Amino acid sequence: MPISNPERYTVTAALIYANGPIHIGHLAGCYVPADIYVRYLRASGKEVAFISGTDEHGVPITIRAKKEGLTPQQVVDKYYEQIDASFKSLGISFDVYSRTSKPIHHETSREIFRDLYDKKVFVEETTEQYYDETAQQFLADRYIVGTCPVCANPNAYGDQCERCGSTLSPLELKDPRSTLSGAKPVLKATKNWYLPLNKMQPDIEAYVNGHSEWKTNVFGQCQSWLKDGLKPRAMTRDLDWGIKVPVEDTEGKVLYVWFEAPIGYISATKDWLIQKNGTDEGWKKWWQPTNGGGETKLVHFIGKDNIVFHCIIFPAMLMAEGNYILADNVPANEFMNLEGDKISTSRNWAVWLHEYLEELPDKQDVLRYVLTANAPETKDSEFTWKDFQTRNNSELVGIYGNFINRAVVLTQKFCEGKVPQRGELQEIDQAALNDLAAFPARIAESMENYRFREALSLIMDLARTGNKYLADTQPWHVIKTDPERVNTILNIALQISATLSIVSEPVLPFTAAKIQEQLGLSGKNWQDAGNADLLPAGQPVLEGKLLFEKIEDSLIEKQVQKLHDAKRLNELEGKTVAPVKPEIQFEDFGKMDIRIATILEAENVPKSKKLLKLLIDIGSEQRTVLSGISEHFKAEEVIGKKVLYLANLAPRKMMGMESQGMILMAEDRDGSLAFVQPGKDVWNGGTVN
Ligand code: B3M
Ligand code: ZN
Repeated sequence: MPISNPERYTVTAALIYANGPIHIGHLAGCYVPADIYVRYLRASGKEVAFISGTDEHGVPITIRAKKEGLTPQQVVDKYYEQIDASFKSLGISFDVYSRTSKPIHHETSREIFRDLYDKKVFVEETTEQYYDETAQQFLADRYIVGTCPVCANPNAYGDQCERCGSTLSPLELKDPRSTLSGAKPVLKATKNWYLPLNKMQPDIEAYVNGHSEWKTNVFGQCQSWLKDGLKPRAMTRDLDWGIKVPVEDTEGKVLYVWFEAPIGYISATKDWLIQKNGTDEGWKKWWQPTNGGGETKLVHFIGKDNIVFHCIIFPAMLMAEGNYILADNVPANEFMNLEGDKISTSRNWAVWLHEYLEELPDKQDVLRYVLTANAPETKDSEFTWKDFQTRNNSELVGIYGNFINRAVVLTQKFCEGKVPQRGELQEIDQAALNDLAAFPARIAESMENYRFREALSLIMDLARTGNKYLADTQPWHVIKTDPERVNTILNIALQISATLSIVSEPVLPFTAAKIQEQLGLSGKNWQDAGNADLLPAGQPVLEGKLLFEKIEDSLIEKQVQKLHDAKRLNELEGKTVAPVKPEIQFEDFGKMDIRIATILEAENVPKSKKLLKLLIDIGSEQRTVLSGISEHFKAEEVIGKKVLYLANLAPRKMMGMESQGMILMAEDRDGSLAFVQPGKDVWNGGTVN
């Protein structure tokens, strides 16, 4: 059962692997919604610990290290700094951004492991695992490649085939080889400790079933795991990068990264207190039921690929330990796609946060806005730069910014830059004040239920209410006949602005701060929102810079171009020179008759995407060749070109026509073709030997 409205919250956001920069998919899936929720809770007077940090162990780190030619430690140091800095610039308001490489985390994880070990929770099991005798180490799934048993992809990984998407185990691969040395791995016995999730299933089921209020995507995924039947999972691994197992004779073994990473939330809480107070005293109130201290509500924000670990495995560990609270909710989002394609780090198809912040400085709130308005809350969603531009120009500039700007500018113009006194109210004023009073509770309800898109759309409705009120009351006309009336109108417009700044602060913290500075509003929280007297008459209102600026097409085009360029560059980097073919003898080569020829005529072959029909002069005669180059060259471009021509290749039928011999072309790294031409005007029929 959910805990209703406690006073204390522990809110966590996934500990991302410190093996690469943050992109908009991470932000939309987890960090922006977590920050909105936390800012809302704080504004509502709740006590909150907002916990996150980097996950610095596991195979993803060692793989990255190998790729970049760095040590794992260098990799995590580099990305920790970058990730931490870019979260700060985006205004993600963690209380602590810790790291799982910190001693406090090693200690806490080892303690919990040892506790479960001593309680005999784990099942010891010896299994056969692949071992690389050249590299002298056991191979994690990702270090083994082989042929996929499903689709015959020769480069499937030990845990998954990226071609057909099948989930695999290393033993299913045909012709396995180690990516460390290329050697054929051998099976070797090794002992590990397993969490017997199968035995714990009834308790886990009771816990999950008690939370039917969880989002459908989260609850559904849990049910499907439970239905398949939980299986024991190894909590130790044969690896050398990670946290040493706190049991004797376990050289070469570390804690499973998914055992210790979620414990990172607990150690980060301790780290926070240590940094703040010099001691971790008091950490338990965030994690354990307190005697008479009221319940703490634990909420994990994650992306959908981490659901099983947060809803099943981590709770199972904490249940076995016995002293901990369990997650009250795990509002995982689905994925955000980018310009019609899945976001992918390996294909370099992403908008990277650190680059965004550099290239579009002072647009943090625009990104927060767009990612929230379009959040993948119930299904995958899509980021496009065009949509980014439209939302900025017509919503942030056109609705929100326009309203605040008009209220402030008209106050400068008609009321000497001070909040005017409100006079007698007309029906339209009362209606606006009633609306104002009603919005905060509605927005709060959406926030409490993790429906941040809905909350944002209500926030924009409040701005629309303000705009409509000004449009209907027309102070710019009324000023000529009834200045008193204008005082009332602008007082109300400013009170709406004040509330708008409070309720939009969770999504638009930078903008809210600017508005509050203009209005001289400080120290107000959610309970004050909707109040018609937040701004006392006579209070100065400062003219400010425009809150949002129009985004031009050129900026958007540049960003889209940049995406495509980055992807292309990445593809090129991945290309390697083809290996030299097996050796041949001189007689083999001597059989080929290669000549110089000139293209006389060229035309497209009807119904063929690839073929050009060429008439060539080979000195002794003219020949017709069908050449697969029409995606690279137009017919008129190739006329007159000298080419290398393989004259004695057996004729072939293509598209109902006969092709005689073959034109030879060079292929560039990006797949484009080039003519290979003699350095001097060699006569047609000249031989190439
Ligand atoms: N490091 C997976 C990820 O970075 C994992 C999350 C841990 S949360 C405790 O997506
Ligand atoms: Zn496959």
